[in-house]
Amino acid sequence: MGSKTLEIEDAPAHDGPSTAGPQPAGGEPRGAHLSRDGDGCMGSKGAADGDDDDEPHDAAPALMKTASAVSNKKKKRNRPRRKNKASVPKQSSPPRVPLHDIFPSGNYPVGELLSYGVASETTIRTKAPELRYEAHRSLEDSAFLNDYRKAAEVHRQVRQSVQQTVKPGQTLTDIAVGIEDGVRALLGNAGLEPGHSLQAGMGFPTGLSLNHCVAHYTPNPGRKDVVLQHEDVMKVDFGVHVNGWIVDSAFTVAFDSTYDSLLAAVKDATNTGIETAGIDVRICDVSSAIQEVMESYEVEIRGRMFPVKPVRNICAHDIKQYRIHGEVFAIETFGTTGRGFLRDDTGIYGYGLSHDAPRAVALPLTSANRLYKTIKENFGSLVFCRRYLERLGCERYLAGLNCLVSNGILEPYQPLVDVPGSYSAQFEHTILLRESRKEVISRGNDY
Ligand SMILES: [Co+2]
Repeated sequence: MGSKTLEIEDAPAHDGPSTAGPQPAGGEPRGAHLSRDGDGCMGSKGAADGDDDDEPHDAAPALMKTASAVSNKKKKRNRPRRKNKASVPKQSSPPRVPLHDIFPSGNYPVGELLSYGVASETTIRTKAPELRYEAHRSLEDSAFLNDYRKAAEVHRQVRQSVQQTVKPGQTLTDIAVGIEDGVRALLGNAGLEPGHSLQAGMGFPTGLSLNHCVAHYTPNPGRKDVVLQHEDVMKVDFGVHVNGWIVDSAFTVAFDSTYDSLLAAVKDATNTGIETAGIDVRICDVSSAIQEVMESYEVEIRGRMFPVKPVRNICAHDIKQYRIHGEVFAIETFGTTGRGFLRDDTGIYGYGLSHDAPRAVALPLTSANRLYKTIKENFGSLVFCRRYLERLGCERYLAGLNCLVSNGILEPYQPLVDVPGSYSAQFEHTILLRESRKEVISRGNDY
């Protein structure tokens, strides 16, 4: 998802210099991320050497029996084997088993830990110790990390199910609803009562963008549904949040091997971005590394060669939360066989509270006032879509929705497209710039 950040009402404005990256400048397409041409830094505060005491402690020392120890035991009695492992359920297909049943210890897997490059460590060591502490205290909080890793594990399990089951002939609505039902089931939170989906749920509308549509397409109720075709290239972008911290991660699906090198280019570029990212690393340096990798690929589509171009103005964005200001980034790259410049398409992706949205509204249209209350209670400043309203039981809400948009209270988001006939791919991970290492929290063995 784009740069829309989560700020729930009553949250203090993001006032500190905790991220010094350039803010999205005017004139960029909606949903654009930190400018790839910017020269800001990914994190303004230094990091310190820290102990890595956050790893799960559930792994009790395994009772390792050597062969000789076993052979010394009585062999005569054939005791029935204890089925210890049977008590921990495996994930179902489609995924519906809550994660707390699969991880009874309550400790969730750690993401991929990467060291910072030498250059950034040199910078880091010049910072005052108290600054280092202030900057990273929150990201080293074990309860916070565990919650965030839970969201990441939900993302992995749901997306791997999509990768195994998605096929041509399915409708985008079925795919989107399947993802969303899976996320909510694994979180153990249907999100149907006021406030519940603010605790944990979808981070934004599930993006299922096909071909020249690069980002921000989601199926809307009442619209002609789109059927996935064998030759489609589909970007699957969804977010899972726990307490407002969003794991934002995306991948691309293609059934036709024609697009293999397009997907490989973008995956390689995203991994390069992840490797390059660090505290005090300039955004423009990350961007140029991404661009260099992406442009080293080309793709042959029906006998014609196309260079893979990076999509401008989208590569990294920070994820903010209402309670803790940390240094959490989504690193995403988009590659395209088109121009590499996006424009807003017709149609609608979702809606989010505008920056200065009031606590309550008193508009002439009573349905708008009622809808506003529903939005505040269920989404806060999370971006939502029409399907999310309908599952809450909202009816005849379009007039109210349009009224909130025309009064500047809600901001609409539109699909972002490159030129028709082009193909685009996306890979995205959420990374935490922690004290001593960066954690690629959404990393899986798929991507
Ligand atoms: Co995303």
